[in-house]
Amino acid sequence: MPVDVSAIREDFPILDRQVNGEPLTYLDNAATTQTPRQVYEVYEEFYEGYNANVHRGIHALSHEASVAYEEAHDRLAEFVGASGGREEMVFTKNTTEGINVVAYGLLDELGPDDEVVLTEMEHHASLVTWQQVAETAGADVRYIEVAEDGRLDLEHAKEVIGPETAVVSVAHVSNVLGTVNPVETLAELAHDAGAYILVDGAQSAPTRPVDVEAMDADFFAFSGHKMAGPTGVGGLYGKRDLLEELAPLCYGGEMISHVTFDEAAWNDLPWKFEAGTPPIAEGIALAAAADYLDDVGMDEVRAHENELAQYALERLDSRDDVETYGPPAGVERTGLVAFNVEGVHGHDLSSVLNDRGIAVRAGDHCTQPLHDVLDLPGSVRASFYVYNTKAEVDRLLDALDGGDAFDDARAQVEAYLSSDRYHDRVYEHHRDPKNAGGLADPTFSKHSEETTCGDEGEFHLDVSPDGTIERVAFESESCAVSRAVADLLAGHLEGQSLDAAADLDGWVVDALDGRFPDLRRDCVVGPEEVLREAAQEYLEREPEGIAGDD
Ligand code: 7TS
Repeated sequence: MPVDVSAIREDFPILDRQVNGEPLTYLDNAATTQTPRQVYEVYEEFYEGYNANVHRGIHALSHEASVAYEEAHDRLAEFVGASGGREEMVFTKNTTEGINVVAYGLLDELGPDDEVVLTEMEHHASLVTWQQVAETAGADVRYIEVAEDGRLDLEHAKEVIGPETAVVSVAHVSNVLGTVNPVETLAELAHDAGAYILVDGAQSAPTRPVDVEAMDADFFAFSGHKMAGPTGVGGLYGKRDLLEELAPLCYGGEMISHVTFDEAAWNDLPWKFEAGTPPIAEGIALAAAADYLDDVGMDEVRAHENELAQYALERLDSRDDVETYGPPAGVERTGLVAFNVEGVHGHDLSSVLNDRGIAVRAGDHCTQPLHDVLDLPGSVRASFYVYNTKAEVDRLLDALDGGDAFDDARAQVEAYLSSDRYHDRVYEHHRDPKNAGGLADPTFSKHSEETTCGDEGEFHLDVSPDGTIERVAFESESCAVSRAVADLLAGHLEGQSLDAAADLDGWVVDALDGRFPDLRRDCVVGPEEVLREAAQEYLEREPEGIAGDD
């Protein structure tokens, strides 16, 4: 049975909201999904009816809260196919914390002869955590390559996973490519090599039926806020015997069974991993989210996701000015498509889309190394959930054209920058930049990377021996707003002292009379921060090189 989208939308009042006078089209679900009233009403019931701490008081409220919280663990275990109930389901803050619990829990088992195997499509939550743990343990990190078609290169996986492998940690579903990875096969490879497998289920638990036992995952981490649940809570499944052995990450109350002045013993599963007061209302609400999704039917959610993604892919691929990433049309994927429109930076495009009430994400989506493999500074991502419709995909595609008034997305960005929301100087410097391009032999330069949007840029400065800035230029793949500001700032600093650059503090905001949309503040203030730091670093590094101050 297809998903009854109109009935579902009734459960999400937020979807009736307007943004900039347009109906909200929420296509940022891979970041966070919306929450149905069946889930957030749990908060009211909890705080109105039985708010208390868990496991502590012999009083009615605490008992009721404890029972509901414990049962929520059973419910989530069941949701991901774990037959062991609450003992195999730890509540965490989110997927990131779940990965950290496993990685740091295994730290003592890792050493210089070990390898941790990841994929090139890992989210920073996994990639950075394992890098840190591997570095501490002296272990190596290796990466399974992503093939041209956006799928994992399984032949490469077979080469990389071997006797040295101690842990394989893989995203079940990529948050950029939409690829669904063959975790069953990877689990087999890992286990044949005597390694553990941790599956990052941040994008799979919300979008498809998950059976941790069928896939033979040792650990499986996911987040509530991506599966129609609340923020502040996530789940970590672990095989019971492995959780028994795993060292806890966080220590304190609740996670102990016995304490003396000299030592402590750990509590039963899963409480051993839940130090301090846990996310009680959140955990109970997460169980309500699992109920909600099971009522819709996870097979139906999966089919709906794929259908919308295929439709979006087909429409985007039919345009000459759009490049999409991930598996080709026809290959099952989760409900998301990352893309770029030729000549338009993702930030500028998402501002234009926001004007039309459309929410997408632009940047590197916390997968900087994957974007390096794709040779892209960033991408725009539209991601769908159970309440999205093909009509909303059409709205996104229509918005790329901009209706009768515009030729294409680029024309819309021009109109956006020249609108009265911005000071005229932004459009002037965008249209006619005087300082774009590098300097052949600068006195010094400063490279910057903005991880949230995936931008990269470099300022070049020529400075005379007395510390006067003679010329500033920049090379950048940043958005149009940021480049225009960089150009404005470069012009302003010519003839000034390096000290003036090192003291920059709000000059750009003043020069623009504060006229820019607040949601582009980072793009406006970013270049100034980079130049200030560049000047400060140079002055620290070369105090002797500057003959005089002004
Ligand atoms: N792993 C994957 C595959 C993810 O997509 C995300 C979040 C995480 C881990 C981390 O989840 P958290 O709940 O701990 O933050 N991904 C995204 C995203 O694509 N856009 O915003 C968050």
